[in-house]
Amino acid sequence: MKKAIIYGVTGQDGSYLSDLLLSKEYTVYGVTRRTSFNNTLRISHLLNKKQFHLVQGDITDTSSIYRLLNEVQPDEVYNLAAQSHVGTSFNQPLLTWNVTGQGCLNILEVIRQMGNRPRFYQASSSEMFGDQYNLDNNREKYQDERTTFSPQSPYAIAKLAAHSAVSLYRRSYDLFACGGILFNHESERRGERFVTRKISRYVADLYWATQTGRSIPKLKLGNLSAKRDWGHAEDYVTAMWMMLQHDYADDFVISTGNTYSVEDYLKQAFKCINIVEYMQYVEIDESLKRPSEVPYLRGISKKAERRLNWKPNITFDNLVTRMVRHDLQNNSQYEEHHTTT
Ligand code: NDP
Ligand code: GDR
Repeated sequence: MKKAIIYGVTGQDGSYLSDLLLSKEYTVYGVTRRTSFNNTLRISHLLNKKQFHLVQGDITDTSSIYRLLNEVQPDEVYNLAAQSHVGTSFNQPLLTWNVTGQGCLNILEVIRQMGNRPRFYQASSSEMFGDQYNLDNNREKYQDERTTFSPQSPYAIAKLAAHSAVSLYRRSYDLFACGGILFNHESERRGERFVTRKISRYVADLYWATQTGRSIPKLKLGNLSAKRDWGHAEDYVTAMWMMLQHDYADDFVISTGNTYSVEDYLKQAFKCINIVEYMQYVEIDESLKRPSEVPYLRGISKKAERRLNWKPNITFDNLVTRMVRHDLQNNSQYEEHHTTT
């Protein structure tokens, strides 16, 4: 039976990866940092499982990493922990560097010094490409493993430093360390400050407000023209696991190959509640625009398809519908509760 440690277990991907590994009979050690509030909402369904252990730790504290890895002697370590909000990284660049950049190096250093070295997965990001792209035969822009990196935010700089460290440790010390260059992936468990969930939550609020004759303030958004390659997190955590089961360690782009603007997502989400004139509910807030933006992301994951046999299953339309439906349902339970109590 395999043992895995997941840093960032309380996040969107950590929760889905735990579900996946437990279904494969792993024993999972999920690492959570101490907070003054309950941050285990996404993994509450796992807390009583015999093969799931919630342990305390922080990737900025190398001594806690050293202790945990040596105590557990895992087969695999997944580093999903990060200050993962790009907008926030402009306001908290140093914290972002310490957690998102140096945190990865802290884990690599501990693994390098171990006798039985576990395989290591690092959550790298399409943000590392920044404004760079290649052109395909139809002159459509895309990014893949050969595209130049050009980070446009403190977050992306930290991720690129971590990604480069993974590659260096793989070459120099023969570590089995993989960098998964994942494009945006969302879900019903997505954090509420990322644009897709912010929109799906608003659409659900609006629907139920209309049903009960209430009005709500407009939805404040920043840049609507940025394009992203959006997939579902369930598909993407499978790719993480596949990378660590491969014959050799490598970096892989994980994406759908399709790109949509923030406005496309907005339009599709409002369509779920039969609203076509969506802009009347939206207010552009200049303060939500970033000092530097990544304008266009569309990933080609042919390498993962060929070598790992990985392919995404969930389409953009499906993703939007699932997120809005989930929030509508959650809200309806809330509405029922408030109208009956
Ligand atoms: P989330 O923001 O949902 O989760 C981040 C996790 O990191 C949380 O569990 C958080 O804990 C934890 N964390 C933050 N700081 C520390 C710390 N100092 N020590 C230990 N844990 C910490 O991110 P996602 O699940 O969406 O993403 C997972 C990883 O993949 C991240 O590294 C992200 O940057 C990267 N990524 C994500 C993509 C996406 O589209 N989702 C695409 C490409 C890369 P807490 O719950 O306490 O806040
Ligand atoms: P991103 O995701 O920056 O791509 O990083 P986010 O959802 O934050 O932004 C996507 C695009 O939407 C624009 N935008 C807004 N964004 C937010 N959060 N809030 C708004 O109100 C808003 N209005 C417009 C943004 O400017 C941007 O263009 C995500 C994270 O998960 C990273 O951790 C990960 O590495 C990358 O995806 C790949």
